[in-house]
Amino acid sequence: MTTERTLVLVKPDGVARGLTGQVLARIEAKGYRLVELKLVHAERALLERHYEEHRGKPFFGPLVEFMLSGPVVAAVVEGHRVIEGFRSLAGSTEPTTAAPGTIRGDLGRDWGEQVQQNIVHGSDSPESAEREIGIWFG
Ligand code: DAT
Ligand code: MG
Repeated sequence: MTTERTLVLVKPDGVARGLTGQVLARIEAKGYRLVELKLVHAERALLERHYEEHRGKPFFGPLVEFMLSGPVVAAVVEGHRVIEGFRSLAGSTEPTTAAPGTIRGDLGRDWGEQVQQNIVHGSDSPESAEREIGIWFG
């Protein structure tokens, strides 16, 4: 078994809607382990680094503004194949069409905003996970 770690964020929409407990419960119910957890109001510079790959895209500015709009819950989650496993639990990016049974599919929808408010973030590869855990937890 190779234990992996991933960075999970409950985004400002998820925290504001009181969905943090449900997100963490789904992670734990799947059998993954929380190894770090904190509530933070992130700074712009940190968010711009976090979303570096999207710099220059039309939604980059609105995405950073959205992530600045309220506190987020950041977690490091551990388990065998957790990077893929959490992405699967989260569902596809667009919440309106994300599969029912997933976090985004069950709890999210399009609110008519410029940015998809889709409740959670999960790292998409081992390289991103290492980079993002460094950004959020040093
Ligand atoms: P994911 O969060 O599924 O990894 P991503 O990395 O492609 O998706 O994009 C980061 C976030 O940016 C995503 O969670 C929501 C927002 N986003 C992505 N594509 C978008 C688009 N075309 N229009 C509006 N917001 C978008
Ligand atoms: Mg992504």
